[in-house]
Amino acid sequence: MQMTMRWFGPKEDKIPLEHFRQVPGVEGVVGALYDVPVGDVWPTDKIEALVGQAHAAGLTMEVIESVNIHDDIKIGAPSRDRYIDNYKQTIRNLAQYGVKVICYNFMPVFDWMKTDMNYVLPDGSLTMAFEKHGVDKSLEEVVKEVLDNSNGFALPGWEPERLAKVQELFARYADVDDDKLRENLFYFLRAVIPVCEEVGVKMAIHPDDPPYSIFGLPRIVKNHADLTLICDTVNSPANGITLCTGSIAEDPDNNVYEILADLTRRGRLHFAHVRNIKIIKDKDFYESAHPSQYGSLDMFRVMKALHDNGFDGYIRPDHGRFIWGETGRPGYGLYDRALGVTYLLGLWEALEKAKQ
Ligand code: CS2
Ligand code: MN
Repeated sequence: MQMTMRWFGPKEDKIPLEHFRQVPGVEGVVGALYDVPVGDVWPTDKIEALVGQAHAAGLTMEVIESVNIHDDIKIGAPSRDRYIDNYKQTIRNLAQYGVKVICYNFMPVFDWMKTDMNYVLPDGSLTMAFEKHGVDKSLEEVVKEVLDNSNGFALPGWEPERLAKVQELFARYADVDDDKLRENLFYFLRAVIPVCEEVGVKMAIHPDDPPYSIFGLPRIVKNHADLTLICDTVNSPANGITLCTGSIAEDPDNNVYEILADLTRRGRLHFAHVRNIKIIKDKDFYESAHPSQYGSLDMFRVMKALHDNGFDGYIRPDHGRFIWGETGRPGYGLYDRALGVTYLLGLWEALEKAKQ
């Protein structure tokens, strides 16, 4: 298992790489290029510079999160083959610099959705929350609120230029239902997985966040059955999963422990995002501190499912709260994520020693 933390690069992240290195047990950072338009090939000189920075700080960069998928691939537009060719070249380029896992998602229009990016907890810390009444508004209003509340940071998957035309984008998805979106995912995977096999890279799809339909959009990565179907349809170890405990548990019908155990056993869990959430009522929730007592997930069971089934992939804490006066990119402060790392590694050490 390799413990990592997500780093948004020298321009977009105010946390210096050295600070990640100082978190006990952190071996690598998970990075991405944020100045390459979605759909373009990632140039080798930029990859080299990015990976080189991590190495210079004594950290690995073997996981990329994310190489985002162009809408034309998700929609199945005629131009998709060009974007798929670009994606294949990006995979080859990343492999050349030691990248082993590519995390991505297949959510239409935008990435994760939260309705409150500065939700105040009783102890005064700030976190992100999703409450259903927050999406009972017009699409433009919801998009505007997310963008206005991002504390001035660019949010991957929420590119303002793209979302300025959100209605047009929605219209392009008008005849894309779950089945069509699924076919488009499989078309993409059938094309890129052979390249991954050849160059030793693993694809790892991230679950939808939230894992159910919002604004009538199709959703195909929402539960155990969806994840199994994805693994089975393109049946290669290079076609795997990023299991995000926070995202998948946003649907209380999902058994996160069973999903983790099964995917690990099958050798398809390449990357784990481990965070806790607290269900407020129905499907409303906020992202809590990592320890079990603060949220709805039993983090010991989460780590045990990984441990007992021989997990050997990459792992990172997911979002953290803002504590100790820290401000910045919602979900990605240093302090609370560092506490998460320490806690998760503590559970892991206990699991290791208990078996001796
Ligand atoms: C992440 C997602 O910050 C987050 O919420 O968990 O944005 C994740 O990076 C993407 O969905 C993966 O493509
Ligand atoms: Mn995640």
